[in-house]
Amino acid sequence: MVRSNDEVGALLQEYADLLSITGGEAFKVRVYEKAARAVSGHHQDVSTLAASELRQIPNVGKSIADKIAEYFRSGRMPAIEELRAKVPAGVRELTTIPTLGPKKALQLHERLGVSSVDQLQAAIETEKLRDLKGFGPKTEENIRHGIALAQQAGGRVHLDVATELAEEVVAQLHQVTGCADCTYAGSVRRMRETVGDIDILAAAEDSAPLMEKFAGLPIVSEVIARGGTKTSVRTTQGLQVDLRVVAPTAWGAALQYFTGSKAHNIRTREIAQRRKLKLSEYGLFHAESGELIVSRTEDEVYARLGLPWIPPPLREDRGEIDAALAGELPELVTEKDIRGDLHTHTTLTDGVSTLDDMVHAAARRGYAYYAITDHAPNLSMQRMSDEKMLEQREAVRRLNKTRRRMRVLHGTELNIDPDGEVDWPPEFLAGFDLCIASVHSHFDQPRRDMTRRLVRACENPYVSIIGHPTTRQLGRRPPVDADLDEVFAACARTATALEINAYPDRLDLSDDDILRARRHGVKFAINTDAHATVHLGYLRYGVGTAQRGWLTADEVINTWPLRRLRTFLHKNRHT
Ligand code: DGT
Ligand code: CA
Ligand code: CA
Ligand code: ZN
Repeated sequence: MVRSNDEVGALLQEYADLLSITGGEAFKVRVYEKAARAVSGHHQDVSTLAASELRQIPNVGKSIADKIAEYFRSGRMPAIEELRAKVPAGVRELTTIPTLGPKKALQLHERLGVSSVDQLQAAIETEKLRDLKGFGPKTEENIRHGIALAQQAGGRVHLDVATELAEEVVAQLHQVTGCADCTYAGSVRRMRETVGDIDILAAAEDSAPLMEKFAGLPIVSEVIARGGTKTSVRTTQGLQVDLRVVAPTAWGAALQYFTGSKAHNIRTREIAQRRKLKLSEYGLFHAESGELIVSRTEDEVYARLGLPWIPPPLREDRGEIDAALAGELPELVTEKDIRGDLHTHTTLTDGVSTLDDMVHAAARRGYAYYAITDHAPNLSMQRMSDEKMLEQREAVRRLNKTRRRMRVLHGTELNIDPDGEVDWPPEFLAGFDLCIASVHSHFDQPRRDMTRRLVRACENPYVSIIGHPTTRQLGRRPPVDADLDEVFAACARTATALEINAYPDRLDLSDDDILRARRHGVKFAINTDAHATVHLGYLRYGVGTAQRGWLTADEVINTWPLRRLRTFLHKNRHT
C-alpha cells in the first residue's frame, strides 16, 4: 500500500466524520467517505499527482482533488482544521469507540458533558445514559461493547501497518555503512494478527551510526530511550519501534531470542538446560564453563538443541517443539504456492478498480486463475441485478478469449440470510464458476440459530467457500457466536472450503480457528477480498495466518491446479 494514499484516505474519512458531527448534509458525508476509500485503494501514489490527475480517481471531484493537492503543497488541509476547531477534542476521542457514531458522541458531550472514554464508562456505570432520549438499553450495551473492543485492541496495530513500517525501517538501516545484517523480529516476524511494538535487529561492530540513523528517521516523532545496544522511538502514528544492535557473531542467537514468542523461548531454554547448556540472546553456552558453543545463525542454535529450524509463525508454544523433535513439522504453505485469488470485487459493486484493472493486476502477479466475485442482490446497497451480473459474465468471457495464461473465473459472493438461504435460485447459481457465501447481516443471532445458518449454507450444493466465516473485524466487530466445531464438521462433510480472508482488518478465520478446523479435515481458500488492485498484495497476511494455523499447501484449494480446483468447486452440483 502507498503510505501517502492511506494518509489522505484517513484525512478524508476524518473530514467525513467531522462533517457528520457538525450536522453536514448526509450526501456530502457519503461523498467524502467514498473518496476516502477510493484514494486509499488507488494504485498510484497520490502525492505525485496533479489536481487534474487526482480527478481521474473515481469518486474524487474537483473540490476534493484541490484539497488533496493543497495538502501535498502545504502539508495542511485547511478545511479539516476549520472543522476540527468546531468539534471539542473529547467528542473526537469518543468517536474512536467503534460502535459509537459521530452524532451520538456529540449528544453525549452536549447533554452529559462527557469528553473522554473514561468519563463515558463512568457515565454508563452510574446509569446516566438511561435517562437520555435516544439511548435505549441496546445502545448502552453496544457502547459498552465498543469500549471493551477498543480496550482489547490496547494500542496494538494491524499486521499490515506494522509490516510495512518494519520493512521501511529495515531498508533504511541496510544503507548504513557497517551494517552487516538487519531484519525485523518479534510478533511481526511471527506474523501475529496485531502487533504491540516493532522489534528491529541489526548486526554491526559499531552500533553508533545505526542508532544515529534510526533516531533521525522521518517517521520518528520522539526518542524514548537511546543507548549503545538498544534505542526505542515512537513514530508519528504513535507506534513504538525498538532497535537492538548486536555483534555479527551473536546474530543468530539474538534473532532467535527477539523473535519469540516468550512462550516458545521458555521451551527452548528448558531444552538447553536439560542438555547442560545455557541459551540467551548472546548465544548458546556450556552451563558450567560458560564457553560459547554457537550464536552466528538461528539454524546452528536450533541444531545444537537437537531441533530443525522452526518457521517463526509456528513459534507460539502450540506443539511446535514436540513436532520438531519428532521430525513432524508441517511443510507450510507459502505465498509462491498460491495459484490464484478466489474472492475479489470490482466497481460493479463496492470495489474501486474496474474489472479490466483487477484482472490485469492479477495477471501481473503471475496467477494461473483468478475469480471475480462481486456482491449478490440481497446486499441491497450494492444494487446488483441479474442483468448486471450476466453482462459481467460476458465481459469475463471476452477477457478469457484474449488472455491465455490466466483463466478468469466468474463468481459471486452470496449473502447467507438468517435462515441459511442465499440469493438467487439454483438455475441462476449454476451459471457461476464459483459461489462464495458470507454472513453480512444479523450478526447477533443466538448461537443455535447462527450455527444452523452456517451449516445450511455449507449444505447448499452451489456454495463452495464460506467467506470470512466469523465476520470479525479486528478492534471493531467480535466474531459471531456459533458452534464452530459443528460448522467445521459440516464443511468437511459437504466439501465446502473455509476462507482465510487476508484483508488485514479481518484475518478471518484466525490462526486458532484454523488449527481447530483442520482437525476436522476441512479445506481452506486464502483470499484477499480485494476491493482495489493494491489490495491483491494483502495475500501475504492471509498466508502468514495460514502458516500460524500450521497449514500445508495441499490443504489450501487455491494452490491446486485449475483442473483439480474445478472438480472441487463443482463436486456437489450433480449429486
Ligand atoms: P508484541 O510486541 O506484543 O506484539 O509481541 P512480541 O512477541 O513482539 O513481544 P515483545 O516486543 O515484548 O518482545 C519481543 C521478543 O523478545 C519476544 O517475542 C520474546 C523476547 N522477549 C521479550 N521479553 C522476554 C522475556 O522476558 N523472556 C524471554 N524469554 N523472551 C523475551
Ligand atoms: Ca514486539
Ligand atoms: Ca519490543
Ligand atoms: Zn463479504
